[in-house]
Amino acid sequence: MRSKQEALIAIDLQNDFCKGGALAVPGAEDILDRVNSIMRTFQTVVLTQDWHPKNHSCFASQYSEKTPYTVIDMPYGPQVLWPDHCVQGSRGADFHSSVNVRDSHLILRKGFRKSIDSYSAFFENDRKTPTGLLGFLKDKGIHKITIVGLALDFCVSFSAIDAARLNFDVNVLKSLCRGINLDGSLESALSDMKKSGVKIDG
Ligand code: VGL
Ligand code: ZN
Repeated sequence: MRSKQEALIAIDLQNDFCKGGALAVPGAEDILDRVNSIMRTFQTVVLTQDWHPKNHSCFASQYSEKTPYTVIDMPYGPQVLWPDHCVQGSRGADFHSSVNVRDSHLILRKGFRKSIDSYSAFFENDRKTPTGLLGFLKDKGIHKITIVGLALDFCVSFSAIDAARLNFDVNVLKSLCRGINLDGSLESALSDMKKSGVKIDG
């Protein structure tokens, strides 16, 4: 068992990011058994759940002339437009059936406000609006965070960089993550994480 001061954050292990889902991340299903195993070694486990209203402003379907994966300017900065995914209450938004949800202690939903996306588990995409996760971890005296999940180049890296900025000791287990890789996003996520002081293992 790891120390009480460590937490595992498993990002967005949901049907829509797995095979057959609306925004499937290649190889996503391959990490789930090992994520279950590592979950059991932590005394604090947080699962995040991407949780969008059906008309969310990050969906390309909301614009008459936009296709998925184009980037638009939002008041809070550039935003990738995605296929409709993780719609609140849909099967796609459910955790994959292989995930041992019962071994988690907090399920943190994010991306539920129509006008702003939230990649990071700590802040929405304006990088300012808190999700509440920081308070939860602080109350438990957590100093060290291990991050796994989907997608390495979006929600995992944004969460890891925010955690480092908040002075946590942050480890991303790369072999327990899978990425989307849009226009080199995987390479830039890895280098941005390193620059921010995130440790990248395995
Ligand atoms: C994610 C794109 C859109 C992720 C979520 O979990 O990385 N990516 N919504
Ligand atoms: Zn999303």
